[in-house]
Amino acid sequence: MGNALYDGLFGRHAGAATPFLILPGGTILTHAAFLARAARFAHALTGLGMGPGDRLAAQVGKSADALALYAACVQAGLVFLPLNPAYTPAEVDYFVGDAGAALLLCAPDDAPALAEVAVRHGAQVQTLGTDGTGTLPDLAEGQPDGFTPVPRGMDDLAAILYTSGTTGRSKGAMMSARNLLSNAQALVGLWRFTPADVLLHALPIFHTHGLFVATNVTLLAGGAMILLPRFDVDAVLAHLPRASTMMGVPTFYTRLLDDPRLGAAATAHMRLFISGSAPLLAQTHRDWTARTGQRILERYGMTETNMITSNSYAGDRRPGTVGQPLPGVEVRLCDAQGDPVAAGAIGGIEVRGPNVFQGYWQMPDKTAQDMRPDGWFITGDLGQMSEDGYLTIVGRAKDLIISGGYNIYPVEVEEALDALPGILESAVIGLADPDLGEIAIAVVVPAPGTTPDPDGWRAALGTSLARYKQPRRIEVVDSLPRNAMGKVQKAALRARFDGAKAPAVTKPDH
Ligand code: MCA
Ligand code: AMP
Repeated sequence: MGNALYDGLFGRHAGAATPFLILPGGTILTHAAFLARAARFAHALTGLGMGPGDRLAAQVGKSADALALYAACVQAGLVFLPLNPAYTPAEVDYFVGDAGAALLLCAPDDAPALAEVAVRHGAQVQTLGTDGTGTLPDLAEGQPDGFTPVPRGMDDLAAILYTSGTTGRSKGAMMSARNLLSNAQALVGLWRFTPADVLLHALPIFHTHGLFVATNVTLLAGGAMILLPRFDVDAVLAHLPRASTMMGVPTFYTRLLDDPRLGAAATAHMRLFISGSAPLLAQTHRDWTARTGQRILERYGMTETNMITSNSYAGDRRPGTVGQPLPGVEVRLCDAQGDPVAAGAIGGIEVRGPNVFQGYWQMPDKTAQDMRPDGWFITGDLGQMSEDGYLTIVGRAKDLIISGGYNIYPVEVEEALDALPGILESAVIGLADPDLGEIAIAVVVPAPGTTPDPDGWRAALGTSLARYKQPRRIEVVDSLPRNAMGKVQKAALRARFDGAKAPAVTKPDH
């Protein structure tokens, strides 16, 4: 038995002397050199006692080595668990404990704080800097630059990606080799990636979009990526001339549109611009075409399912729609009971296929809530299908805010707020924002007889929640509007606070 994911993703281009990673400073890593680096890491990791199926949690910055670490996990049959560097040690503590990670890789500067986390859960710690330094690179020094991939099948676990839920604790979405490979294969075909492609990569690499969509597609096609450390308009415009494709969240496109340098001349050589992770306004789509002559290709996906639908490469790229189901992927629209709705009606989007994950790590009850016995996964998104199969996302049944492509689950922020002294209860809502699509604000009811302390609350949230989850504003009110069932009416709160030029904190209603 071979290693299904390794053979599929890396096999064909393993020895290629063509570029894989182009770093902003000019350094180029060929496919062969990248895999050699990964092989040395794989030797170092197995030397630490890591074996097939062991979970490796990585909270590291974006770098060629961070991607080589992912490739090393594939070679050695380890389960890769990437974590947002913005997570606080308290958040990392939960992921390491829940996943039973055997090894935590972190940035050298974070080692003191995260060593405590690792020790608490019986995990080892190693470091990996963005500049090629760290204890893992030290251990990899002098190791052989070939590694015989550990046998792994299509249904073996390759990665766990944590996704917060609308209720309770974060859940680890289990991704198999089949999930990742089938999706990468579908996308390479659909989007016509070839070894000649150079993808401008400005996304983070700890989420499906930057890791599995961008990186796996490029690896499979044998193309190259210009690896920018983060999205920055100047850097993107500076590197665009060398690229043929770019993938981004809608904020990339709106920020680029705000820059007068963006125009047909700057983009004429580009083969493809792709958008996803959050709704791309039809207006942004049209503005982009008017300015550049290029039609953004919008697609739709989810951590648990990889990519589900895509607009057409050669045919229609309809503004405001997310396109048609990927080859091999089924999509249907259902009511709450799982019965398909009438043609053209709005329904909950459900998906089935080789792309759909294996379930939530050690949470069979949560898996059963979201996955029907016959394999249909309930996305929590609401959609409408045109006669020719183009899907439009019209809303969400789940309480979720998507800010600049990052998911913020209100319940997680509300729980953190409600645990603070002086807060009786809270509601976190998303408001429209021209830059990030949505921003989170908190509406807080102080405990009776206390003086509201938004600055103190903000400081306390700073130690428990990643920065991007922290509410941009805190509004103080006397009570939260509720319906007859006692459920907080978030739509009423959104109507009340949307567009309000409120100061950072407003006084309680009297
Ligand atoms: C940064 N901040 C944010 C966000 N990003 N706050 C809310 N939402 C965000 N997305 C915070 C920073 O900590 C900072 O806080 C302040 O906002 C200003 O940051 P700024 O410099 O504007 O941010 P940036 O570095 O320019 O980042 C914005 C960004 C970035 C480029 C939109 O968030 C990004 O790359 N997003 C992509 C996310 C992504 O890849 N999602 C895919 C998920 P302070 O000033 O206080 O320090 S995968 C997925 O959803 C599915 C599977 C799919 O379909 O793809
Ligand atoms: P995540 O849980 O981070 O994988 O986020 C997945 C969610 O992002 C989906 O359930 C959708 O709500 C949203 N999403 C992804 N792509 C799109 C898109 N093109 N348009 C609208 N929403 C999207």
